[in-house]
Amino acid sequence: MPMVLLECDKDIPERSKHIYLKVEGEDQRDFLPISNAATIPGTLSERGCAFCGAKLVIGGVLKDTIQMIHGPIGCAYDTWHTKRYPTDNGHFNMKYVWSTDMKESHIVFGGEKRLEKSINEAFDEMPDIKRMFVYTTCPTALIGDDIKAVAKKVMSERPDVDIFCCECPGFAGVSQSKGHHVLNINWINEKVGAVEPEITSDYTINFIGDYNIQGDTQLLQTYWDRLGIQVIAHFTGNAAYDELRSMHKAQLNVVNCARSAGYIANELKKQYGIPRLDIDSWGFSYMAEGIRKVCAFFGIEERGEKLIAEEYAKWKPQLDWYKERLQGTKMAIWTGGPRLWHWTKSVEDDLGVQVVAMSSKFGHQEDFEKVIARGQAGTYYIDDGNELEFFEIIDLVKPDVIFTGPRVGELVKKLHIPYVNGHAYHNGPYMGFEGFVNLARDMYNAKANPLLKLAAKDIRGGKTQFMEAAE
Ligand code: CFM
Repeated sequence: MPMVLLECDKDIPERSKHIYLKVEGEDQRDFLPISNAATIPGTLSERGCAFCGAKLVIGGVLKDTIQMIHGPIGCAYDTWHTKRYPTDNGHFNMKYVWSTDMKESHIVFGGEKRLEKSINEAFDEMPDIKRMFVYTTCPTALIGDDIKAVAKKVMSERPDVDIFCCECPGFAGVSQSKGHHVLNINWINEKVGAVEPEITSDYTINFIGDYNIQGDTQLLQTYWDRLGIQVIAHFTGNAAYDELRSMHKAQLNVVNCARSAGYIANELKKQYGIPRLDIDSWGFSYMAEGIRKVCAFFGIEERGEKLIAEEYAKWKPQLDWYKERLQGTKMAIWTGGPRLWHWTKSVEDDLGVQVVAMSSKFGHQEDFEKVIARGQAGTYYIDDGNELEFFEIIDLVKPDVIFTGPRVGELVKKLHIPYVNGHAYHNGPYMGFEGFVNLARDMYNAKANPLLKLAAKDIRGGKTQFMEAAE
């Protein structure tokens, strides 16, 4: 029976339905872990909230848009500055965040006036910025503030501005995944179709589900430029608000993160008939396959082959240098969901690395289908894992390196296991050919760095080799 009850879960045996150990010869369809379900009482989830999924992951990436968070100040602070998605607008999005800073009296008497004042103040302070996202949060949704009515009033008084309202309070779903969904659907229904883009190529795409983490979007943009493909909109890496209002004019939707943005690709197909093509942008083999698929769609295969050959000539020797040294490394991935299936096979094929444990905060059934199909036997697959489970799994699989976020990363560092930031990266970009060399370098540096081992040394009553050398 490949569903696993860990020792630390003996008082919450329901957790066994969320932890799967892949076994050779089993029919995996019988054993998918339960996912996208409410966290079980008694387990301390690492999930984010639905508002966070909308603001931190998708909306907050835009380069020319004020992010107005209608709620207490903490909702703004906790969804700001933990991710690195630079822009060519002076990193505007990473510098600022706005909050209506709700206090008890606004909860009691209503916060609409305060929101209107805050919106006007923000536009007055930032005269070059004419676009805004307004988000509800748990308290403002509960008291029923009508943020759309306020936005409408401001837009009628300021005809040069445009405001998008995202009504997705933290409690709207079981995790941040719900926020992705709400933002996708509201955006297509309210904003797409409002702007006509200038078409400069016979080949046009939207590149969907890439948030320019440490320059991913900008690196891939160099490929699209060389292929002669015009990207109408990036959803939402380094993107401008109006770019995203013209998504209806692309011939093809190329999807990287299907979890956070598959919804808008599906709606663009339904409402505008634009086909959807899913690719993986991490890893040499996958990136090459993705470029081949896009080029085949447009009948420009030779351009794709030329680009792939050039990139391989430039970067493959560097990748192989790391591959030689990383061969056989055991890796764990504890992130949101999609990176599990994007990475497990690419690190195996391109670097000889074996992924021994994976935990997804908010993946859905389709994410587990993908990752289990691509992953190896003997690997643990966990939905909504908690810290105690992580510790126990570490004992079971003994990973050499863990790709996760800074919070869990701090914990594993205390166990003297190297960690690489699997969300915002250590030294990215990680997408594309050059990016995967960066990932390999960060993995190698983490593994080879002696500091973690030295930090574990008890030097009471003794001397380290460095102290001796210094004498
Ligand atoms: Fe998509 Fe993302 Fe991810 Fe994600 Fe995230 Fe992320 Fe992630 Mo952190 S959009 S689902 S909600 S690939 S922030 S850039 S790394 S958990 S696996």
